[in-house]
Formats: sequence, C-alpha cells, structure tokens
Amino acid sequence: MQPTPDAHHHLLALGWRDDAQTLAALAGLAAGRIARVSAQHRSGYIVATAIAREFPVQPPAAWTRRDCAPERRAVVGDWVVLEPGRDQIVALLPRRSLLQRAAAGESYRRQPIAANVDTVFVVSGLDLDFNPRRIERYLMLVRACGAQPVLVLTKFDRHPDADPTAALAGIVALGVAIVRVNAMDAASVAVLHPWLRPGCSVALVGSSGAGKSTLTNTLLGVEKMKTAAVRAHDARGRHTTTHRALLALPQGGVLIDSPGMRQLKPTGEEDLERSGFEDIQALALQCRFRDCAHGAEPGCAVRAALDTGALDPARLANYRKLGEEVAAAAQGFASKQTRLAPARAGKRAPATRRMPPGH
Ligand SMILES: Nc1nc2c(ncn2[C@@H]2O[C@H](COP(=O)(O)OP(=O)(O)OP(=O)(O)O)[C@@H](O)[C@H]2O)c(=O)[nH]1
Ligand SMILES: [Mg+2]
Ligand SMILES: [Zn+2]
Repeated sequence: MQPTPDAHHHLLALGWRDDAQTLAALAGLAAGRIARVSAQHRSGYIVATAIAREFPVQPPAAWTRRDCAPERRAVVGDWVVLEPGRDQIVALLPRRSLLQRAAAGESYRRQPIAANVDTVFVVSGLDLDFNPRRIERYLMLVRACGAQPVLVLTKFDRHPDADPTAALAGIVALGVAIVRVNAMDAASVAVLHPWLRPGCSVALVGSSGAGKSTLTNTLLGVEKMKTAAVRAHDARGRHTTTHRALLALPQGGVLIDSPGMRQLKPTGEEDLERSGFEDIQALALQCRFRDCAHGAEPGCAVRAALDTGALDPARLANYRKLGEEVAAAAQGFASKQTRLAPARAGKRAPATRRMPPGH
C-alpha cells in the first residue's frame, strides 16, 4: 500500500526517501503509523508523523533493557513504526546511515548521534574554535557513516580576512565543500540550500559555540533554538543546546541540531582508506618500499612531501594518531564482545524502566 498523496507530501517534508527499502517498509502500513524521531528524552521519544505534529511516545520494552545495544534503539532521525492507536513504538525501520562516535570513557560503547542523514555540516568558527586537526577527526566520523561532509566555517563577518585554505589544503584536495558564512545572515547561509532540498536530512556537528543553533535558526527563519555568546578569551561556548532536535525547514529538508561535542572518539568501525587522508595514502603508494614507515627509508615520498612543504607534518601526525585510535577502539570493542558473549547466552539482564543515557 502506498501512502495517500497528501500523507506522502508530509512524509517528504519530514525527510522521507522513496527508495526501495523504505517503500518496502511502508507496505501495508497507514501513513500515520510511520513516524520520525525528532527528540529523545530520558522518559521516551518525541516523534512526528505525516498526519500529526510532534507528540511523545514510549520505546518498546526491549530497548529499555540494559543489554540492548545502543545502535538497536532509535535515535533522532530514525523512522519508526507506531502501534495503531497507541503512543508506542513497535519497530525501527532500516537506516540508510547512522552517524556515531564512541562514548566517552573506556567502556567501548557506541553512541549513535543521528540516523538517516545525507549530509553533515561540520560547523567550526573562524575564531579560536578553528582547529584543522579537530576538523579532520569530524571528517573521519562523517565519512564512516556514508554521509557527505560539508565544512561550514562561521563568523566570517567577524573574520573577513580569514583564509583557511592553506591550513585545510589536504581537505580541499579531497573535494570536500568548504563554505564561509555569517550564520546570522539569511543571504549568507543561502549557499547551503543545495543540501537542504525536500527529502534531505542534514545533521550539524561541531564544538559548543561554533554557531550550530544560530545557523539552524537562520535557515528556519525563526528563533527556535536558544543560542548564547561564547567566552571572550577563548571563544568557547557554554553548551547551550542540551538535546538533539530535528526541525523541518520551510523550503523542504530537515536539520538536526545537536549539543556541542567535547570529545570525539572513533568507534573502531571507521574505514581508514576513506577517512579523509587519501592524499597521504596516495603519497605512501609512491614510496620505494611497500612497508615504508616514512622514517629513515630511502625513496620515501611522504618524507619528500614533508620536506617540500606539500604535506603538513601536523596532518601526518593526526593521521597516525587517528589510525592508532581506530585500531585500539576496534580491539576494545572486539574484546568486550568476547567478554559479553558467554553472559549474553546465560541469564538476561534485568529490565529497567528508564532509558539509559545515550543522548
Ligand atoms: N558574528 C557572528 N556570530 C556568530 C556566528 N555564528 C554564531 N555566532 C554567535 O556565536 C555564539 C554561539 O552560537 P550558538 O549558535 O549558540 O552556538 P552552538 O554551536 O549552537 O553552541 P552549543 O549549543 O553550545 O553547542 C552566539 O552568540 C552567536 O550569536 C556568525 O557567523 N557571526
Ligand atoms: Mg546550540
Ligand atoms: Zn614512505
């Protein structure tokens, strides 16, 4: 069964995609039973459907169990199926992408950030927030989920002479779109409209104070999200946004605003071949020895690029550091799986009524 044209139109406004997978999921379901998660709270979710504005719903009991993997629960951006006539989620629809990081600490837990996003705006101020190494880290996580990264550099009005192309040479070479904007000015942020067409979902990530909510409000045309000035001496934000929120834009497309991130750890699932360091990988292929460690070996193309200034040593160091973090995380998750496996097969963890933290 296809949704009625009107319901279909509303689903599109919520970012619905007519690919074969989602259409198959729709088969036999009334449009009112398909909902998109727009917010997550301790006590449950807020969803929107094609026929109703936002309302709260409860997760299935299975999601509230302690041993339920975080990626099996819905996050903002997920499409879910509701039980007819009840404010209850019964199922999670297949995702086309899941942006995630590892939770802070040594627990090796994945922390989903947003589901079904096509594009991620990596938002960074051109002020003291600007940090190419952190931007590289964001790019790696965005590319790992298959979404397209766009680097949005805010506060261009305050730093009109800032030209980050040299500092971001490696990223520029990858063909990642980089835009400089005044996030408070609608004309300036209009450059982002191509990524915000109907059916497109865009998540905003970046440190606190980068201007994610300011940008969200300007694109929405209303002051929906709270914003706050950054600290004068170091341009740090005050963690003004505390919950992720999915907002439908008047011209189509949806935005997911999120709290500023303090720490961005890889999950171990990142593909280093596609992590945004292809320039270094291409150089390494030209080294005389296939297992070149780019140390004292003769014929090392990576070292030659460092010598001519074509490659920034800080970028190379970050590539190595991130590679080590990905490997350590992959190992950590794997050994946790082996530790958990016998326990899982045995008795079930007790059910808890509250949603565990994860937003
Ligand atoms: N002049 C200027 N100010 C900006 C720009 N973008 C953001 N700001 C200001 O920067 C401050 C922080 O902006 P927010 O939008 O609250 O930042 P955020 O990224 O949402 O921060 P968190 O919610 O804490 O993660 C506010 O005072 C904004 O007015 C910009 O492009 N130009
Ligand atoms: Mg904010
Ligand atoms: Zn080498």
